[in-house]
Amino acid sequence: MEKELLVYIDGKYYPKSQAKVSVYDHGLLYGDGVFEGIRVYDGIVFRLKEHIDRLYCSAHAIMLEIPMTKEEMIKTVLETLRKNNLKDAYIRLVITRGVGDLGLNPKKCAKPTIIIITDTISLHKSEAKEKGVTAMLSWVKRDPVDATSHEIKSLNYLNSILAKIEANISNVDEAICLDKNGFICEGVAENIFIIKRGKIFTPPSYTGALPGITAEAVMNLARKMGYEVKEKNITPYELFTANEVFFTGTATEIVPVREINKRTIGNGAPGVITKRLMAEFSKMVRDPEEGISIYK
Ligand code: PXG
Repeated sequence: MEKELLVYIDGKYYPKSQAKVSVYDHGLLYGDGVFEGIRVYDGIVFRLKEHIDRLYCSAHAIMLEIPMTKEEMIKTVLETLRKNNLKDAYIRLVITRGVGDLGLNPKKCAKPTIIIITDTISLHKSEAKEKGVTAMLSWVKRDPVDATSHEIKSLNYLNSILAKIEANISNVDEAICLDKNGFICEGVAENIFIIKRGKIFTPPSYTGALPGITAEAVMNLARKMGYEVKEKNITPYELFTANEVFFTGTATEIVPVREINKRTIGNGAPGVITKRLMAEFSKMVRDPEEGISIYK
């Protein structure tokens, strides 16, 4: 039998089938907690420091004190990968409010639960990168910044899940959420970019989108390649009439969008600039300078 992957929970390692948390954990009962999704390429954990910084910012925003320093967290993530002998992987770091009673008051939770899962992930069909995906604008608006905004990477993903359900029942690959003013915000687990006349645009993060680590990396990469990149409000009309559209995210990487609400984007095939960015991106993520080695 193949050896089971080990999952870290609160200082101990458990085989995947026995990695469990209490039904009284407020992460389960109330979605009270934060998480990160991180990728590993050829033994390099891409932008690990940035992901850890964002995790601690999310925790800070919900007044959840992680009982471990950032340095210890990095060490533990690397150790979990080594234990599982994983060089190309996906890391899911989850910190919940911990075990409490029935009642949402977080004061009753004595100590946060720390979970580190290392496994693989695949969000889109295998041909998504070559052919592009189809998408739709969903009726589900992204929560505004003064609500449970996705700026905090919390365990509350129902907003995204409702949008994803619409995509599923409409037989398209992905949903795109608008912000409360009707501008384009982001996909369900990815940021969005459009290209018009050679210039690259993405919505500003104050629309309530998650400030994506992949999006930031792609913006810097595009600028290095000589493209103009601007954050600006994008209307549905601008999205429909863009020459190219693509999503970015840790799990998604870069995925071209070929159709939105039945409107063909560009000529219906991944665009030239998107393809160039994808090629450079796949080189960048394997650059030791861009992350932390699991052998550190
Ligand atoms: N927006 C939202 C709402 C996200 O959840 C992104 C944008 C992209 O951010 P990064 O930093 O990853 O470039 C995310 C990322 C999952 C899954 O299980 C979700 C994410 C990442 C990995 C896996 O569906 N969210």
